[in-house]
Amino acid sequence: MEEILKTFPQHVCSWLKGAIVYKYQDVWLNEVFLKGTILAQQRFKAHPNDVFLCSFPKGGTTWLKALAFAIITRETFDISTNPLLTNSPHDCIPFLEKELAKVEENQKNSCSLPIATHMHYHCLPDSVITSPDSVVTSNCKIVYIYRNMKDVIVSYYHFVRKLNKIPMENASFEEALDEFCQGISSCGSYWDHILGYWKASLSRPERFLFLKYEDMKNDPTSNVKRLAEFIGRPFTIEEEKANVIEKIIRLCSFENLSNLDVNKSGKHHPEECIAIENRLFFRKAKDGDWKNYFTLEMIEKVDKLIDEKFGGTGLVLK
Ligand code: PAP
Repeated sequence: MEEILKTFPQHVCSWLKGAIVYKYQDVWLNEVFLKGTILAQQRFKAHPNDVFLCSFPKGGTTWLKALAFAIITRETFDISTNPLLTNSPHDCIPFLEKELAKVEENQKNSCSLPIATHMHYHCLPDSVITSPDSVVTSNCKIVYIYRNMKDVIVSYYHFVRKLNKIPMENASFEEALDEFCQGISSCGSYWDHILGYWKASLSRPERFLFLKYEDMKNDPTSNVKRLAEFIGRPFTIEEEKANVIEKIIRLCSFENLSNLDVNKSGKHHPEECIAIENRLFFRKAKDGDWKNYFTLEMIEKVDKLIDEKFGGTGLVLK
């Protein structure tokens, strides 16, 4: 793998003290994502009814994982004993490109949990995206969560900065934004990521559910219901009357999860990666925090990019 890495184009991220990203299948990826992507492409075989939770980093992954886990396990655990109270959402639902062995073990045990991934659509293992006219049709379902692009940029800046232990005064937000707008990040270009899934959904819309972070905040109940129905675990009328949806929303809320001991001081240990402190996945969760960072010039630049990339799609990223 080390030898293969050297063959890909490289970019040095100056604002990140020289961290390197590699271009693979037209996507800039950090070493962890690159190695994980190649391994998943070589080894992973999707089961026809697998459900995938897909997102660009900082698009709402942690929240989506928590909600999907709580929905699926609601008959196994009472809210007061749910593993989400003592485990990070990232330890409840593994990433395909970071925890392949765990994903495969879940599959072997016929576990009904979804599989999470930050991989771009065109990089997914063949068995996930096999076209409908092929002999083996993939019926895998895909839930895709996305968020206002400016808030993703700010969230990404802080996450990566803290991961690399760089204080704010030494990490230029302007440089981070410039790189992001060139499609350079630990997981490539945000617009290509969204558009890859969106374009794929046009020919098989029944396989995709798109959720928007801001919409989920504004109307969690109907979005949690949509999610539960899509993943084949709709709420019964009795459950609705017993306020199960509201209890799940409360369990998975930023306020609840971010105040749990496990998410304040625990660590997430993906295979072959350095451990990540769970608290890094919980920062402010405020819509519009970007206003505290963007200059007028930056707003203009990102808005122009959004108009260029998403015009005509109906996707709202501003
Ligand atoms: P990941 O892709 O690396 O797992 P992801 O969970 O997508 O990260 O993004 C983290 C963002 O979601 C953080 O946003 P912020 O930087 O603007 O604060 C984090 O605070 C927010 N977040 C984490 N958990 C929740 C939650 N339960 N509800 C709403 N937002 C959340």
